[in-house]
Amino acid sequence: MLSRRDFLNFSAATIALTSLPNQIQSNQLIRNYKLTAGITPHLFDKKGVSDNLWLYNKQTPGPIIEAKENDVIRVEFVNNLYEATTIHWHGIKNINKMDGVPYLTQDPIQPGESFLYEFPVKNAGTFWYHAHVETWKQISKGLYGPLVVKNQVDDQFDNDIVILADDWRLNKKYQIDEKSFESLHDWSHAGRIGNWVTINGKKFPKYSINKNGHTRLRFINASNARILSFGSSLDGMKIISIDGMSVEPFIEDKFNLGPGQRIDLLIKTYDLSTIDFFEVSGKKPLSAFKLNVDQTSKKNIRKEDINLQSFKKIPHYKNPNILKIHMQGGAMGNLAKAYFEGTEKNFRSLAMEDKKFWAFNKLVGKYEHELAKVKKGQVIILEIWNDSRWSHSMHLHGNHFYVQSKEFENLETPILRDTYVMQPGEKSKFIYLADNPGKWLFHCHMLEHAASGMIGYIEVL
Ligand SMILES: [Cu+2]
Repeated sequence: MLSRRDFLNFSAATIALTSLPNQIQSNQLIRNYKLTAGITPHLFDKKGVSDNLWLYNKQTPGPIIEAKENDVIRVEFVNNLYEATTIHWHGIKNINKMDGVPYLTQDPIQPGESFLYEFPVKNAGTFWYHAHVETWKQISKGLYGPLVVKNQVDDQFDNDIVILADDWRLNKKYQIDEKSFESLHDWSHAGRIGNWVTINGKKFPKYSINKNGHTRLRFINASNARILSFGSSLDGMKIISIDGMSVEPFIEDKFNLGPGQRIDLLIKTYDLSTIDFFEVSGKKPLSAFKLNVDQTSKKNIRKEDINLQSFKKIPHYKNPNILKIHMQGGAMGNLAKAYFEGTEKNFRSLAMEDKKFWAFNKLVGKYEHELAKVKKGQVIILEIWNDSRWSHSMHLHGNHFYVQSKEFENLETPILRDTYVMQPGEKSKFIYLADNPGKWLFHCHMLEHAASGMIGYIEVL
């Protein structure tokens, strides 16, 4: 077991972090997709059609974008909304100008305009894509979909199913509740918590999977702010990948998934007939899904284990660049004053005049807010203190970082994440190699918190 001190002084042989995106080579396979954002009706419940969803290609979730390791993903995007938008490829170690952050890496794509996203994918894993303009509105209206990058390990699975969960807030007519979009209460407390949790757009979907086989489930939390919690009828769930990075497998009876996070499970179906999953973050299950183990595999019946890739260990490093981030704000917090656009204001003025509630190091952020400039090749340690009464799902664009996670009961080694939920009062260290030049956003993925100040970028020069 690694102690906290060992974690920072770890000196195993250097193992490369996630590979760098590079220029696109002529021999790379190009995966072509078209995405169109538009206003689309959707039937959440027989009692009423919701006609105010914003979806990609008229479906929820948006279509799966799939590629193999080292392919190039090319997406022709058309904006048929009446507001500007962009697309962010969450968890992909991207080329900075393809990262989809408005005002920072690209201009917002105006109504009627199109944009070509094109980038190589170097790491297999579970990712997702979503709008990045006024995310608190555009994501909660449905602008997201799964992005799956596969390698030869995935070929060994008999079934591979994305479980994309979302927490919608619907009114009594089963419309997206738009009246509460800018609720000051939500923005200063836990964020927009919904009342209608879906799995792949449905309340209680069922999937048919192979007998005597191996199934990979790829969980994605697309909620604005709800930390989802999954339990199952299985005797423990085997976690094999976290935020698109393979881990040494470990077993948990249940697991939490903060906004933006992903977890992959491996299930052996040898002696099972059905498997039930429940989302249990509420007092009673808010959603559930069932796996019916009833398909006969075309492949040979196989009892041996899948050959999973090895866990990436923290690399050896010297002279890290330590950046301290003191997170404050929110209801019942201790943020008395903070700077917004160069002016120091008290908390009440920030709240009432600017709708800002959160700050890093007493600075209220926005997309163009610079947190730090670092040199390419430096090892960065973000020393983060969540000095607030609320949980925050902290997401770093373009990089995975090592973190000594406190999220899992049975995990003692540091893991690579791109999104990490910090509990109230928690202090954590995010460690990564700044090897990818550009302006990389760092923000809370509780989208109302990001909109009201918990956001900024770190530039790698
Ligand atoms: Cu937050």
